[in-house]
Amino acid sequence: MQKLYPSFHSLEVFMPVVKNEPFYYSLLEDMQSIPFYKGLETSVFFQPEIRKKVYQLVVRNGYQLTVWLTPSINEHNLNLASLDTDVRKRSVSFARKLINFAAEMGATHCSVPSGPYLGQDTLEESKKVLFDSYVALYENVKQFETVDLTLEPMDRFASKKMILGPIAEVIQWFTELRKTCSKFFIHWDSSHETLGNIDLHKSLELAKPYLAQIHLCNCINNPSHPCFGDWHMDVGHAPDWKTWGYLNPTIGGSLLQQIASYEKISGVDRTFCSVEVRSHMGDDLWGKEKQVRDFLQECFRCAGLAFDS
Ligand SMILES: [Mn+2]
Repeated sequence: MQKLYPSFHSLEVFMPVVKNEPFYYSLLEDMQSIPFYKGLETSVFFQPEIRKKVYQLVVRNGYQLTVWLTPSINEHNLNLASLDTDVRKRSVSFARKLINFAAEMGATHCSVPSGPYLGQDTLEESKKVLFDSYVALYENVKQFETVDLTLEPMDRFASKKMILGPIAEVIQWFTELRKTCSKFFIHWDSSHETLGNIDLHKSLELAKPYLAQIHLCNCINNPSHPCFGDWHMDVGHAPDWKTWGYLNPTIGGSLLQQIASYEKISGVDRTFCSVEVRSHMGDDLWGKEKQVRDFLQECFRCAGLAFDS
């Protein structure tokens, strides 16, 4: 058995304002007054004085911080799995810089992307160069005692279409990688697994040896539906929690219960879960925060797990 901790995925909930770093940071300051969250997920902050403030906020509150490198890498059109050696070199060097920034912010997990799936012909070669990229990033991470890397397996064929998709294949590949990079963990996402058409409990069981963190994320897995795909859609509200998607607190709770039944794995101090919902320009951002918090608390209740309200 292990204890599970709630994390706040601020990058998704505050998405419309994250480019305005002082404003984004001011929201994180406000978030401290909510006792529920023990972890925080952000993007990389590029302004050095704000990185310092984030570090202080993380230490002051005892948060575990996850920094998502993915948006910054994508914005620069970089790809750690690129078959173009020059692009791949620039991608690794940029990602190293991001890891240094994340370490300054007090990150525990630096979450790194894989790369776009370009077809079966190049798959093996792409996986091979991605392996080399990760090993190079790991060399950088090793200098920071408290920092590690995480990988979120995505779907390969439905929506995000990334190289590292089908969980069984990812875990097999990851097991090889772990022989060189022991501080590298899996961040599991229920939406990508749903879109990968695998039973969620079976998928978690495959990820179990390396599992550090999860996203509960809603989606519609019906290709003929206009909202099909991984859109980080809203979750439901009490009392019925119904949406067009598959996720509800009973399902979320059963996943949390399964993870709580696992023993702690070596190298992971605390296992975190968050609800991944994206805000759009014009949304009520604190309303969205309340939505993810209510939903996650209901999942904890369904699982029979304790939390601070
Ligand atoms: Mn996710």
